[in-house]
Amino acid sequence: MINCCIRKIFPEIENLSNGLIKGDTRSIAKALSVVENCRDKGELLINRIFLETGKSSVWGVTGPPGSGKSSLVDKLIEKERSLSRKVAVIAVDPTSPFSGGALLGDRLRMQSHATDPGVFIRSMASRGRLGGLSNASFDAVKIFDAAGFNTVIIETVGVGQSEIEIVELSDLVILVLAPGMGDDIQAMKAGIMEIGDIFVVNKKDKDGAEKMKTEIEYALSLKEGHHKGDRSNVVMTSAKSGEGTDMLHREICDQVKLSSSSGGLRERKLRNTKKEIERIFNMKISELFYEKGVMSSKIEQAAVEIQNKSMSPYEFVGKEISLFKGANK
Ligand SMILES: Nc1nc2c(ncn2[C@@H]2O[C@H](COP(=O)(O)OP(=O)(O)OP(=O)(O)O)[C@@H](O)[C@H]2O)c(=O)[nH]1
Ligand SMILES: [Mg+2]
Repeated sequence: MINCCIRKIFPEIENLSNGLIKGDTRSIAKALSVVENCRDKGELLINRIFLETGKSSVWGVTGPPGSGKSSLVDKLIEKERSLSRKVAVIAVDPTSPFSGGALLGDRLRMQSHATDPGVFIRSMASRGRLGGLSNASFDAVKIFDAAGFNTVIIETVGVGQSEIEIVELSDLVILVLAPGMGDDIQAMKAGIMEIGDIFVVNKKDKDGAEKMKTEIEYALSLKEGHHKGDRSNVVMTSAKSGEGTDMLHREICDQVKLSSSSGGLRERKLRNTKKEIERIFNMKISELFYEKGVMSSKIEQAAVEIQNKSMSPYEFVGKEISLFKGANK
């Protein structure tokens, strides 16, 4: 139904969709720009290609800055390509869209695949300074999926919001840590142990790697639901020399297989879809309220009144919601 309407109204979207579904590189690049820069068109595009999605294996790679995520992704691309699987990488830049620093680093690290038509690497800006994933990153996964990429890898720096959101976007999360980066485990233990499906101690060539592995295993053993004798999912690698990266790739594939057959993957996808609906709802609802910039000036005015104790913040928000409901009856 929806697709039929889009065809009539937006031949441009129709052409773009057809192109990307065929795997045409230029159409994919253009579609990514559309979801980044033009929300309305982006939504139509996603509606149009939606039936073609759901086939890719989506891996999240996260961890502190400089732990070796891009270097490892480079090795994972290599492994996937040796199995003739097409790979797309979304490197989410945590800094401002204008700084370009991290983008350059990530591109350089994965440069060896720049001319391979079976590999598509795209940097995307994060949402705001805390590094939450932008809407466009969620859409980009669908675009690569519809374009026939077997594997989509999303690299985010494990700071702030993106760390939690990466779980909502991927089938499995690989958490990359490295020794010599301060009290990482202690500082991040609580949050981080929840999000990782596979833990990597990268830079195993450096001092402290073994100790770090033991610490992670200990932290994992304290986790609820952990049974003595459970298989360890901590892998040691050196992305620089390539040591351990085969084992990491095997562990990823094993986990994907296991969660597919146990029904765990289906459950996770369902959970993630619910989160996605909530995210879109929240976005649309706040857009409705903030439309045309009227609300910003109202808030500015109300802040003064609230400071003067003329009303409470609840009273202000309650009044605005009543006004909104009245206007939409
Ligand atoms: N000694 C050693 N250095 C490594 C290893 N893996 C990566 N590095 C180096 O660590 C630095 C950071 O590597 P990246 O792959 O860019 O790390 P990243 O986690 O993607 O960094 P950001 O995206 O900036 O957060 C680079 O100088 C790499 O050469 C390793 O196994 N051993
Ligand atoms: Mg990187």
